[in-house]
Amino acid sequence: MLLLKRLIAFVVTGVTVLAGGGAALAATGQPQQWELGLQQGATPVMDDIIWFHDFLLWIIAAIALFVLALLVIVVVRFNARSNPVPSRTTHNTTIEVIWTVVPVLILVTIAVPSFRLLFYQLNVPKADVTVKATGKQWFWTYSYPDSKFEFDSLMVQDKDLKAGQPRLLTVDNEMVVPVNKVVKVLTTGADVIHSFAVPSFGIKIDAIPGRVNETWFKAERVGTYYGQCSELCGRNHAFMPIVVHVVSENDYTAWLDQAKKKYASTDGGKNSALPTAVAAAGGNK
Ligand SMILES: [Cu+2]
Repeated sequence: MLLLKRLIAFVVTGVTVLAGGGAALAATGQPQQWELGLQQGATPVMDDIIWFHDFLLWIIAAIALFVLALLVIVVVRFNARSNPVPSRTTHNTTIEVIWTVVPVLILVTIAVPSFRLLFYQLNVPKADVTVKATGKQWFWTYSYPDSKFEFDSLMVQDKDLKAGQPRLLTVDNEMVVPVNKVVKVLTTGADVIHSFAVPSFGIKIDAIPGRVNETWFKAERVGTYYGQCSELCGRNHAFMPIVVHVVSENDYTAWLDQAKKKYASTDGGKNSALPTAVAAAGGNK
C-alpha cells in the first residue's frame, strides 16, 4: 500500500514538473527536452490541430477502456471454470444494431471537426505577405516576390553557434514575417522533393520540383519559430532547418528596407520574381 502511495506521488510530481516546465519552455517555438504532446501553437490553425488531437485522445482512450472492460468481463465471467456450459446464442438483433450504429456515430463525430479543420488549412485567406520557399540540397531559399528580393538560408555549423542558439536549428538568414498577418507560403523544390514544416504554425507541405504548393499561417505572437525539412531529401536532409522570425509590423517594415539592400541582386531583380526555381534548378547542385 505504502509503495503504491509513493508511486502515485512520484507520478503526480513528475507530471506536474513536466506540464509546468513544458508550458513555460514551449513558448520558444522549438522542441524541448522531456516535452509531452505537441509544440505550443502560435497560429489559429495549430490551436485547432492541438484541440483536435486532444479531442481524439479522449475518444480513443474511452474506446480502449471500453474494450478492455469487455475483455476483462469475458476473461473473468466466461472462462471454462466459471462458465462450464457456454450459451449457444449466435444472433442478437439489438446488440448488432448497437455495434453498427455507435461506431458510425463516433466516426461522424470525428469527421465533422476533421473536415472543418482540413478546409480551414486548405483555404488560403487573402494574403498580406507572400513568401516563396524553395527547397534545395541542402538549404532553403526565401523569395519575397512583392519586394523583389530573395536570399539563401543555411544552417549555422556547431562551431559557429553563439550562446543561446539551438544546435541544428539555427540559420544564417531567417525568414522574417509580420505578426498577426496572413502569410502565404509558396513552396517548390529546385532539385528533389523537400518539405516545408514549422510545427508551431501547424504547417507541413511538400516542396516539389516543377510545381508550386501553397499553404498559409497567421502567427499571433512575436518570436522565433523553428522547423525542419520533413521529406527525406538526401545526405544533409537533417541539416536544412527552417527559422521564421515573427516581428511587429514596424520591425518588419524596417527589416524589408534593409533586406532589399542587403539581398539586392546584381541583375537588376530579373531573377527575383516568381520563376526563380527554374533558374535555381540549374545553378545549385
Ligand atoms: Cu530537404
